Amino acid sequence: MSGLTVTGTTITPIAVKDPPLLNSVGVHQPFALRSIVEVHTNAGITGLSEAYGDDPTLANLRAAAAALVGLDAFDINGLGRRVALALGQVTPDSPTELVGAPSVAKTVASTVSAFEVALFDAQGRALGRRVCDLLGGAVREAVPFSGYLFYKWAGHPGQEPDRFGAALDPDGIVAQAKWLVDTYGFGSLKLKGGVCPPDEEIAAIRALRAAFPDHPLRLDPNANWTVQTSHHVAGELDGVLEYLEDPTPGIPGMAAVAARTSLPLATNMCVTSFEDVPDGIAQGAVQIILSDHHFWGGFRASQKLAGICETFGLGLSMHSNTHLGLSLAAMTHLAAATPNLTYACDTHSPWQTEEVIEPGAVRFVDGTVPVPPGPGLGVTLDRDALARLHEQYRECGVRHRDDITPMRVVHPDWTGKRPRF
Ligand code: GKR
Ligand code: MG
Repeated sequence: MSGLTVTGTTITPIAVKDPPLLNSVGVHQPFALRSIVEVHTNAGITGLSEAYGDDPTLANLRAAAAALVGLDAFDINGLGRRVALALGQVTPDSPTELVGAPSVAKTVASTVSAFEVALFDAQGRALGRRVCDLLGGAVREAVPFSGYLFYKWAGHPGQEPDRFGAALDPDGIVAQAKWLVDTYGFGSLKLKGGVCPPDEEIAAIRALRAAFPDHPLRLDPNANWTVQTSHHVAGELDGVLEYLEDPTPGIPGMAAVAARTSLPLATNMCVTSFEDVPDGIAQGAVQIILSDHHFWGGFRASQKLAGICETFGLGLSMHSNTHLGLSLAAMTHLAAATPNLTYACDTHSPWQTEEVIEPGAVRFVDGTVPVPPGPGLGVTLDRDALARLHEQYRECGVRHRDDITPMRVVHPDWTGKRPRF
C-alpha cells in the first residue's frame, strides 16, 4: 500500500427524533443532534464516525478538520497534535451537563475522538481488518449491553403519544423493562433516576427486582441527591443494585457517600477526563468508571483509561448518550477489544426510531451486539437517510442539547438545579 493520506473531510450535522425521556436536568427535546464525520483519503477510502452535533462541537470539528489535510491516516499521535494546535485555547464547552464539567482537555479530547474513530475505520478498510483487530484483537465476539430504562411522558407536549408509551411509576418502569428484555434480550437493566422522589425510585428498583430476580440492576440519578439522601438510598438498595451511578455531585461528595456504603459507586460525571483520575482515586470516590470514547478522546484514550482502571483495581463500564448505529458500531469494537470491561455497556439505541447506517451490520442478539464482520467499523452510510436527517436538522431549529426549556412547557418554574432531593 502506497500510503493512506487525508485529503479532506465532510461533516454533516443531523437531527433525529427523540422521545420525551426524563432525567435530573429535565426532559429530552423532540430532536437530538449528532454529526456524521467522513474522512477522505488519497486511496479513495473514506473513514466514518459519529459525534455530538451541537453548535460548539461543530465549530471545533470544522476548525480541526481544516488542519488534517496531508495527515497520514495511521498517525494517530499526529492527529492529537494537529487538533490541539488547531483548537488552541478553545473555550470549554460540553454537549450535555450530564457528562461532567466542561474543560479544555475534554473539548480537545472529544474533537480528537471524532476523527480518530474515522481514521481507524479508514485504516481497517485499507487493510481489510476490523477496527477491534487494530485495537489489539477481540476478546469477545459479542458485546453485552444493558437495557436503559427511563421515566417518560406518553409523548412530547402537544404531540400524539409515541410508540413507547408513558412510564411514570414502578408498574410503568417494569412494563418498559419487559419490552426491552423481550425485544432485545438484555441481561441487565439500568434505571435513569433523579426524576421522582428517591423513595419512589427505590420502589421502582424493588419492583424490577421482583419482576427480574436474576438481572443485575443499576440506578443513575445524575447527581440529583444530596450526600444525606444518597446515604439513605444506598442503605435501602445495598445488596440489590450491582452499582449506584453518580448519586451526588463532585468527587468529595461521592467520596462521602462511598465512605458509608459497600455498594459500588460508578461515574460518568465526576471522573470524566484524565485530569480527574488522580483525585477520584485518592479520595476513593468511585469504584467503577464509565468510559465513553466520545469524550475520553477516542479508542486509544479509552484503552489507556482501561489500563488505569486495571492498575488501580477499578471496574470499567461504558456510558452512552443518544446515538445512532455508527456510534454503536464504534462502542462495540472498543468493548470487544477491552479485556477488563467488566460490565454490560449502556446504550440509548432502543429509543431511536431513525438510523443513518444501512441495516443489518449492527444488531442486537440476546442482549449483545455481535462485532460487525466487515473491515473497519463494518458499517455503511445510508446516503438517503443522511440527506433526510440533515434536512430535518435544517428544519428543526435545535442547535444545542437543552433539557431545561422543554421541561418548562409543563413546569414553568423548572430550574434544572441539582441536587434537587
Ligand atoms: O439521555 O437523559 C439522558 C441521560 O441522562 C444521559 O444524558 C446521560 O449522560 O446516560 C447518561 C448517564 O449515564 O448519565
Ligand atoms: Mg450516568
